[in-house]
Amino acid sequence: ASRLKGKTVLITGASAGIGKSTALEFARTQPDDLKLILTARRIDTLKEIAQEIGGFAKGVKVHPVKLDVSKPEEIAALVGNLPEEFKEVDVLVNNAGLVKGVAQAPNIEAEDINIMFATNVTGLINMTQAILPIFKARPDGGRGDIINIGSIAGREPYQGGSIYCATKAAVRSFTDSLRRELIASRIRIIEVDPGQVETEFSVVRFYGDKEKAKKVYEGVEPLTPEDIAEVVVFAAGRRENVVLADALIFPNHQAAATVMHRKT
Ligand code: NDP
Ligand code: 8X3
Repeated sequence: ASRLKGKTVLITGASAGIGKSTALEFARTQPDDLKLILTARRIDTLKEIAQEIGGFAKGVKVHPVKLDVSKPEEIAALVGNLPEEFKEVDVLVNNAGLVKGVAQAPNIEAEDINIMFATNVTGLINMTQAILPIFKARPDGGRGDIINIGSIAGREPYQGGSIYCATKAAVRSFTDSLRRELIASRIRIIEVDPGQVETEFSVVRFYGDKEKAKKVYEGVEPLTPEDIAEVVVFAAGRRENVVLADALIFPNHQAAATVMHRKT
């Protein structure tokens, strides 16, 4: 916990699921001295989370920012608009991401293709490019952590997930390149790849249809977003020379993207 003392952590997609849990877990781990920049499109939800954190972690300062990572102009304006005390970002958690539909080629909606790539890939790359100059200005070639939330889907394609899988494979490839490019710095490039986690993810996939989303988790015991948050915060809290470069996290019943044991 002391290694996180005084750090400034920026999380994208912090209004729900893994991002929200990660914000709460950072605050729980370092309640006395931490700054959190919480970003997502739902600013009201971020403000509620800020209040919740204020209730149990008095030493955590929270700065909620309305940010759509699929809009390059919003990312371009982000750093310049940060209050002075939040400008020295130490940890970037690139978490914002989504899946839309289960359609297969040639029936995938252009709009769904675009939003998945603009959010999961271009958004993550633009965020990285916006924050890296802050890291690189520090001694020894630079300091700071970039924690990218990939997915088992980036390692293993499945039917009905071609676009989502392609976006997460792109995240993996970008992340691996970045780690190589930054080899002469103290910047840590970390990828966390969850398997099945119950969040709003499937509700978004099925365009708000909660019944369909529920079926995804029938007979299985998915991970909770807290499970992933713990790994993210653990990675950020390692000794500076320790890079938890790559983590794949499954619930017990899962062994591959589509290999799960279902109780019927
Ligand atoms: P949720 O749908 O619960 O949360 C997604 C978060 O991303 C929300 O806070 C949402 O906020 C935000 N978000 C979506 N689009 C944008 C955007 N354009 N700009 C900014 N924020 C955005 O899903 P998860 O927590 O499950 O997903 C988080 C990450 O984990 C994603 O990258 C996902 O691909 C990955 N993942 C999830 C798995 C799962 O099984 N759940 C497994 C493997 C990986 P808002 O709507 O307010 O903008
Ligand atoms: C989410 C995991 O494989 O269910 O990233 O789409 S998967």
